[in-house]
Amino acid sequence: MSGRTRVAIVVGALVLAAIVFVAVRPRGDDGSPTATTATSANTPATTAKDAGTVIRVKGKAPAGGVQDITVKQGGTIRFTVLSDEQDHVHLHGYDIEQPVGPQRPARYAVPATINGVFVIELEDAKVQIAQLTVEP
Ligand SMILES: [Cu+2]
Repeated sequence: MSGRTRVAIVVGALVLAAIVFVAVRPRGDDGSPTATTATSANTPATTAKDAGTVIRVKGKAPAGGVQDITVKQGGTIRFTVLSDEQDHVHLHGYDIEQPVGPQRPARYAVPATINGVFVIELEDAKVQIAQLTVEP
């Protein structure tokens, strides 16, 4: 009797495992990857929007040359500087300086209150990495 019970339990477990496998698998093939793709597609988009213009600095020089950033007065100046070397980012005119380095992106989200054309500089290296235009 105990042998029969054991067989019944094993068969029951196999049947249950098969049901769970079948029940979970279609969701894994259809639903989950789509949901995951949608989530991962949304997350970078949100991050990219918050980061604004991304300025990559390599060897104390901006990749692709001096970047142009244009913002309407009353809007928000958004940019992020990524650098493979330690330095400081200096937003002239607004006079905001931030450290930057391999483990520390410099993120700016500043209300565009002053119109004009301003230099964004890699301060220690004295290299211009971007030009900010705030239009009235
Ligand atoms: Cu400066």
